Amino acid sequence: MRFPRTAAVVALIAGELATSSPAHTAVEQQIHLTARKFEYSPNQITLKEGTPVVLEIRSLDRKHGFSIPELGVRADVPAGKSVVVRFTPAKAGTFHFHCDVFCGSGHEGMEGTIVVEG
Ligand SMILES: [Cu+2]
Repeated sequence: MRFPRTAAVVALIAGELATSSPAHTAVEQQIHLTARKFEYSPNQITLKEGTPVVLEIRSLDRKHGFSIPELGVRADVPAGKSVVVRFTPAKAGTFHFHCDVFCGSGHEGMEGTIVVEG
């Protein structure tokens, strides 16, 4: 059994350190996901409300989709390639994400959870 891993890396942009304007602190949450039949890894992600997210999703096999309906986020993930999705979670809560490109017999279970902390 695989444990869901939480991979939320908060990265300060080095260039912003020099300007040191508190109102201008550019913090991004950089998240890396892999997609393959029929799972995302990690399948649990924790994000901060209001902080921009740079989400890189890499397909290890065929074409998949990535959709967070409640946050209005979706992307195609081309076969064997990466896609970068940028969004800023505007509300706290627990949201479902899933593959929305049919990829085979386990497609319906290819999903995960995003927790946005306020
Ligand atoms: Cu699928």
